[in-house]
Amino acid sequence: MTVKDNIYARPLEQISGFRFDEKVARVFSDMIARSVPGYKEILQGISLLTAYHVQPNSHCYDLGSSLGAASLAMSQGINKSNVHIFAIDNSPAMIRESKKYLKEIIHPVHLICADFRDVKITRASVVVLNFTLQFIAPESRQTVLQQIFKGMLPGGLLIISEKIIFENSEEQAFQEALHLAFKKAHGYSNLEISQKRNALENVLIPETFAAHQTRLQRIGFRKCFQWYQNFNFISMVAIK
Ligand code: GEK
Repeated sequence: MTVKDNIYARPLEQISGFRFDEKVARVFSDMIARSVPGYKEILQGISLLTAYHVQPNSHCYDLGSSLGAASLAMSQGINKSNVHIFAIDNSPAMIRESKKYLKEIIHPVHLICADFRDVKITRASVVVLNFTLQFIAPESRQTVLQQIFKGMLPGGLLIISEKIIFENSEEQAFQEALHLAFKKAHGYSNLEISQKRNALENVLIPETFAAHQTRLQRIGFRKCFQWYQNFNFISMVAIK
């Protein structure tokens, strides 16, 4: 059952930095569906990409798993034997809430409440960072991705979905306006949009696709493509 997100619906005296706490976990599936254009299609893509790249006797990782939607998507795509999914999130509220969502999952999911940077990645054939890397400080993104790369099998697939920015200022303004229109069309008021934007300031830090691609290539990924875009939200893949 989806609970409506109205966290920013009333004027707040003080807007503190966005946190994935109890309040957010309760409304998260509604919040992300109404805030991230293409979220549902990206999850479908994750199932298909998993079916194509998962290897037998391997691990699949959902890093920053929230309610486990990407784990569920991966599980629907797994067509090889002896594959384990690890869903990792450092928000206890998200992990608690995700137990309800993952009840009907086909493959075993190991739910871990931890900072994913502290968890060793091993024998990974598919790794998903679905809108998580954007919450990691930009200066440590290279190290984080290097650690993931190390734990991946040859031929392993990394899927990264992110909000991005554009080098061209006209394109930036154009895509941002469309994202704003998307949120309004999904029932968010101007007040909700502006209060949430303030809360995310300095918490969600987007980069350009070129910055992501250059870093992934520098780390050693053989190929890196963008496979999905909906306004200023994209999903890319990198192959080891
Ligand atoms: C989905 N992937 O529905 N370690 C573990 N978890 C983290 C860390 C960290 N260092 N930093 C942030 N998180 C999901 C959606 S939401 C994206 C991902 C959004 C977690 C954080 O607690 C939150 O649950 C998630 O990453 C980001 O497919 O809200 O835009």
